[in-house]
Amino acid sequence: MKFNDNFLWGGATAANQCEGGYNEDGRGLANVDVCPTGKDRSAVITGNLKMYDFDDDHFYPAKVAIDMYHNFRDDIKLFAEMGFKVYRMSIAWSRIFPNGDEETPNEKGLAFYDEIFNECKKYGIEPLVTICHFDCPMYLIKNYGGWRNRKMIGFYEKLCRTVFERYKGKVKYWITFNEINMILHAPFMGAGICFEEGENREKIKYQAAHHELVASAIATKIAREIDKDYKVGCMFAAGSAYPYSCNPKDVWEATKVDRESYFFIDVQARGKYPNYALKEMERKGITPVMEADDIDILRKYTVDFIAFSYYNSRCVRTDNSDDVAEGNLFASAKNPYLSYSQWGWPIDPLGLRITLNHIYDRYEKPLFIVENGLGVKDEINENGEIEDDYRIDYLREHIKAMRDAVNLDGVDLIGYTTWGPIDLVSAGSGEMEKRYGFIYVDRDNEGKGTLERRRKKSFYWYKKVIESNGSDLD
Ligand code: P53
Repeated sequence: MKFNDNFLWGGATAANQCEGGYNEDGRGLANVDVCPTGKDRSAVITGNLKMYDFDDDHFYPAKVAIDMYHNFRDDIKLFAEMGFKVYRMSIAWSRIFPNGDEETPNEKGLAFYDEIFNECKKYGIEPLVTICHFDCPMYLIKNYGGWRNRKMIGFYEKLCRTVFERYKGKVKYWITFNEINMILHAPFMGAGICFEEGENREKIKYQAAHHELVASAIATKIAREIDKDYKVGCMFAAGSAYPYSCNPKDVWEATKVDRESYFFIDVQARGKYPNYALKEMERKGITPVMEADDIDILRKYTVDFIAFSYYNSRCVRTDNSDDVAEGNLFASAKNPYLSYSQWGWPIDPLGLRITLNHIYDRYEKPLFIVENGLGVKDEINENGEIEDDYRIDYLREHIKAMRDAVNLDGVDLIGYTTWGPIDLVSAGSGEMEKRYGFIYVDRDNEGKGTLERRRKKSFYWYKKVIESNGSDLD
């Protein structure tokens, strides 16, 4: 039971959750910078509470994060020590275009990512670059309304052209938008959208989604023009929805929940809006305004591969139960067959095999698992070690499930990057102590700590997994 020799093992991060250096070398302010920790975070990221500027009463985790802006050489060296074949990271838009609508890019921002890619190259690590991981320059939000505005397509196009040209020969794999379906659940984080009183939220979200979908297709077009070897992927937050019971009502509701996410990938991978979405949008009066060429662009420039995050499956029930699992942006009924993490996320390794099969059956394109992992509190013991067997167990079971999907079911899988190979700021909660890493970072929820890095037990385990190409999981 092995993987292809060229299977891409590695880890994934996002600029806003690890870089810090929020105002260095000309970087502009972004939506992700002004998301606080604590009770207001959820209202901010979902677009219900407008906090466009720093408020002195709040702590903002992204300002410093884990300061990878200054530590990236050492951090990438540690990734190399584990044997990473791939490193998924994202480009901070506001380092390249601080406001977002400038004519010329910020050279210092571009140079920073040159250095990252040079470090990767040194160790034979293939970069996998997310162009937009939840970030949007604050200037574009204040002056244009974020992705609700069609002009965003042009600004994003400029960003893509700039990075595709600059990093030609250094990067091969690109992802246009992280978790594009997150626009429905966290529209401020996903698309820089904050709602006004009385607005039709669904209409705004689907209009913004249309803009991102067209922007993604245009990016794919430009990538192919600039370098025919570029591989461009879409990315969504996956995890199949299970009906709670065999009551057809539950089954139908679960189908609808899945379609909410598939909708985006149907457009990006098959090149057209699916009928179920067209019909529903028409019924609800939320069909997006489209321009004449849009349909054609979406049809012509579909993605090369489909990337997704998988943390858990979902569960859907239609009876009036308030038995809802907390702690996740995706509302889900509690699944009695699964155990739950400290943050209330279900743990379902077989669900990964199920999800891989569902996605592959639907699209028959190469897949890439670009996020998977367990967010937990870690303890440092008296010997200064972190014995994170729970993390090893979680990952082992998920890797087994993925191995079955590849070897027994024939799913075409390019690679696997765990989320947060080094501890970083949680996107959902803003906490530092929801840790995913093989590498511990000394920093707490209030921003205290030395930022020192420390290898956990899982570090040595993952090294062995990669060395053996997934055959030694003990
Ligand atoms: P955190 C919710 C549900 C599924 C994926 O999440 C999600 C979220 C956001 O909370 O986001 C992805 O940090 C995302 C990463 C994020 C990771 O999952 O809330 O792409 O940026 O950090 C884990 O535990």
